[in-house]
Amino acid sequence: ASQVLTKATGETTSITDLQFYKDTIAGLTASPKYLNSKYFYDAHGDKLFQDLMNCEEYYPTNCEMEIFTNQTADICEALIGNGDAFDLIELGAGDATKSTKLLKYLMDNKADFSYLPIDISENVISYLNMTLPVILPGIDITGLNGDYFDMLKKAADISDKRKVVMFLGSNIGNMPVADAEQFCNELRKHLSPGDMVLIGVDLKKNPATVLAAYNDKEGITKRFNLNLLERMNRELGATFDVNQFDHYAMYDPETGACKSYLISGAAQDVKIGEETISFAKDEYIYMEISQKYSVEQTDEMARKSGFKPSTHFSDSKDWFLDAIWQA
Ligand code: AVI
Repeated sequence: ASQVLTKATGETTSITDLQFYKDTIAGLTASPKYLNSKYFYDAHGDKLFQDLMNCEEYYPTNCEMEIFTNQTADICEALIGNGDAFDLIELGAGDATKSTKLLKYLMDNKADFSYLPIDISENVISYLNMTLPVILPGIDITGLNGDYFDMLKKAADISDKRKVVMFLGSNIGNMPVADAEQFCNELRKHLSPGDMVLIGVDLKKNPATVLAAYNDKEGITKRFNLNLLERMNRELGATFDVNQFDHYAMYDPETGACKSYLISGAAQDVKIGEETISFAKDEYIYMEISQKYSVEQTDEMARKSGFKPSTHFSDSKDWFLDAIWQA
């Protein structure tokens, strides 16, 4: 349902995503200010994230791709298990480039599975529903657009087959550690014994390597962050001048937290609907966390949330881990 919002100019606009508006106002009226990185991914954000994945410094995609390319058979055989039919669910599927490697192997080897990608981006789901049957003729695909756990419930309603849940690309890293643990707990509650998870985690490594990935020379990460301000202008009628904000990334090797901020270049007021948000010069908006873990911390997180960590697959540099957890 859409709602009418009065813009700064006095005109009215209809906002389709009321939650986006509410979360934005909550974050920008808090002290310190923050925004939720899940809102990065509108159509422009999806495109910028694609560019990021192709940029030289952003290593996680290439590392996970190397794992899926060189260890396809081992990973897929672990997922297939005893050969009974299963639902292969992917949380935050994106363009599914990496999972396509696995899907192709599963199809070529006549595995009995249905693919259920889940994504909060409507664009992503319609893209996958359209393109995957062309790339992989005969694939049984049901794209689900919405919140991960709502859609997991829906997947359980659709079939009672064994569930294999993929959560790749270090998406778990976009939650602070405590939230990630809670998320894994919740995930375990939605699964049954015999089900499994394939989770991609970015590992702790040379701090300079991590920082460069979130502070690329071309400035794609900066544009990716600024796009959220532009999205507010587009969808909420906000009045951000994005030239007045700069990107700042930092990595703390002790905690493994890589964080991104936008810094206000001047004292300025920004209108969003009927609210006026004041920024001091140099004030920051906390935008995103990309948490890095050790292999031991990953196993520990599995155990804490009721999973049994089993197989580890990593790349040749040991920068990234894809782990299988048994429910
Ligand atoms: C989607 N997610 C795992 C990315 C990451 O590495 O945290 C998002 C991203 N943010 C900046 N660069 C990439």
